[in-house]
Amino acid sequence: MIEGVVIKGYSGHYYVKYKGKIWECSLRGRFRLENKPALAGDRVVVRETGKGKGVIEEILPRVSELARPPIANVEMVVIVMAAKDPAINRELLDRMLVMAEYEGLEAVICINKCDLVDLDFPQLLKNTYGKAGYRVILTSTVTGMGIEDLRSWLAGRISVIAGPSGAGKSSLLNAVQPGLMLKTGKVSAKIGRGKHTTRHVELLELEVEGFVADTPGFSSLNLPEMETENLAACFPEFASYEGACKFNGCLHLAEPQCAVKNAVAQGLIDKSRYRSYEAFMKELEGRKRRY
Ligand SMILES: Nc1nc2c(ncn2[C@@H]2O[C@H](COP(=O)(O)OP(=O)(O)O)[C@@H](O)[C@H]2O)c(=O)[nH]1
Ligand SMILES: [Mg+2]
Ligand SMILES: [Zn+2]
Repeated sequence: MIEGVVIKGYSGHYYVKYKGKIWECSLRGRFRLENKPALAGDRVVVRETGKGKGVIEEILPRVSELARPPIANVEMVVIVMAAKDPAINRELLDRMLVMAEYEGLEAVICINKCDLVDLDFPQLLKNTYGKAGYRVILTSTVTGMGIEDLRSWLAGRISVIAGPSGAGKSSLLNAVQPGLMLKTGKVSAKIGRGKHTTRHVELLELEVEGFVADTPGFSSLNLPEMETENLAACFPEFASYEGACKFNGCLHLAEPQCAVKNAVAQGLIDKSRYRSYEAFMKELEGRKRRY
């Protein structure tokens, strides 16, 4: 049996990469009756029905399922921030990392447009986030810096590329694979948003045997629906202090003799990361009160 991968789908039509070609497929009735649509990223079994046409007979079990954008089997998110133009937003970066941790995705951080700044600054970020446990790639689509590295991280899996509008997501993918010809450049905020809602998710196939979904930018992002006590687990650098606080169930806020806050005071945990933690905690608590 040959497996295919759903590249995109809309209103009952699916495009499936199968046997090195794109097949136009419908979904077997059973799935339609159960209202279980296939998602981009689904690994499927196809029955050929004609020239370039087929039916999806089976949707193989999903490793993961993202709601926004709706993609199955995503393993990794590449978070792109520009070192400059637009300036990096540390809180947004931390928010996206929480999202990735919550969804169980591997996260790779790309600090792009390194040609525009003195390298000390991106290098500092690389150290900070590296210490927190993340892979950081410094890139520039102008000089080609880091592109090879990024390409190797995209190989062999399904990824999404995310980050604010204008950070260089589409440019990076074009650099990773010349020929994709993704549109780049300034899009007016209004039109950008309009496109966001109507556009269908499409996986781009890479020569390095991977698939990646380009996403439109955003400037804000809601935290997932999570309990306050689960937030600390989304900050991997807190992990080694778990259980070392005086109080059981310490939220690492105002409690005395908190191992996490001690680590922040000693410079073992980055202050700005901890500030994001505090801000997100407030946000989650505010939500709880509203319900
Ligand atoms: N100087 C510089 N400009 C870049 C780089 N990458 C992208 N850009 C520019 O930044 C703008 C936004 O890029 P785009 O790929 O459309 O960003 P996206 O909204 O994240 O997809 C475009 O004008 C690109 O030419 C880079 O590494 N260095
Ligand atoms: Mg883009
Ligand atoms: Zn604590």
